[in-house]
Amino acid sequence: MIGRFSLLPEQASTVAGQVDTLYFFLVALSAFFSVLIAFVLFAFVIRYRRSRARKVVPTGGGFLALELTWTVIPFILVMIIFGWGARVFVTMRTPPDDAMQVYVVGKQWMWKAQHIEGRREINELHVPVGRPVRLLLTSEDVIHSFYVPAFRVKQDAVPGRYTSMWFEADKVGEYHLFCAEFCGTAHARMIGRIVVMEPAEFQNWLSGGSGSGDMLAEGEKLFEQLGCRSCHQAETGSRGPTLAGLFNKQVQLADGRTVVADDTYLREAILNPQAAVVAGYQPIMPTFKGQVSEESLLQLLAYIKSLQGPKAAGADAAAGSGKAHAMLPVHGGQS
Ligand code: HEC
Ligand SMILES: [Cu+2]
Repeated sequence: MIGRFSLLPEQASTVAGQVDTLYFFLVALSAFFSVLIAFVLFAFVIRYRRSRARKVVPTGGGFLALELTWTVIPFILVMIIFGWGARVFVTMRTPPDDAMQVYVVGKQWMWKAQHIEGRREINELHVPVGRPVRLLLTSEDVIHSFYVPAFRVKQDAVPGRYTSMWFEADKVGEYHLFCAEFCGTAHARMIGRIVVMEPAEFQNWLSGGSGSGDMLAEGEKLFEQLGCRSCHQAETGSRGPTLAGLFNKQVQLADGRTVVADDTYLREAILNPQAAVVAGYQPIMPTFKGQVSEESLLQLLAYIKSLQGPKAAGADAAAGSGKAHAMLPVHGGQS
């Protein structure tokens, strides 16, 4: 990195090239018009300087062609910028369906990451090359911002809510991770690295480590400890709705609204259950606000999301077994 001069950081993700091309286009366009305007200004100053020889005749307008030209050309240019920018933006905001999920919590002054089937890390994030990775971000205290210059991605981590970002690294290596939102005294030291590895090597890394911290196992433990299981059983007829297969499904609420059970919905359902009561159920679920840390909440979420729906598992089998464990985690590592 040092020793080789370059204007921009290395390009190490699939969108980096697109972002840079757009950026250079904008710079070139601005430079072109700046020079053009400066030149014309200078030329006019000389050409139309006051002199005894020439009498300036005031004109009464009538330059339709000229006015159209300087309206239509900028309009077209601005539309090109808009269309192009929107396309890159949509690409950057839409994670592919097969994206690998990682959970990240910002905290004064560190980044904590959890992988679903394995390790937790601090101020480091290991990812495989050539595979889309989606991060679900939140913060335990103030606003932070997850910034990886080499990937050309940056996203705020906001307390009390979830944001997400995705990237696909296309070059093995180590890259800087910064917090890009001033967040207190040690903000400048809230730095880390992204380690991009070959897939096989990454699998190795993932299954290594202390063994503690499998998000699904931790989440299931919390589900038991916090007493969720006593109301949320697999069979219908228990006091709370079954959570199996809930993720990304439509939910009918008692007040008539229909919402999609995404990450934010699940979070609200646990922290603020009265705000959105499921149709057909009593509002008896206690709030768990203040009882679970952001990291634990993410573990609960990962666990709930892993619960397979009765239809996917075979409706009869799930209904007939009559045990909470008819809700089987769907994660791949099962053998
Ligand atoms: C006292 C019983 C009770 C306990 C304990 C309880 N819940 Fe609930 N939960 C309910 C009921 C009843 C509903 C449906 C009404 C509502 O939305 O408030 C519900 C709704 C939910 C929903 C939304 C479900 C849907 O279909 O949209 C989620 C998610 C949820 N609970 C998760 C949890 C988690 C996680 C825990 C443990 C931390 C927990 N619950 C503990 C009774 C309970
Ligand atoms: Cu920060």
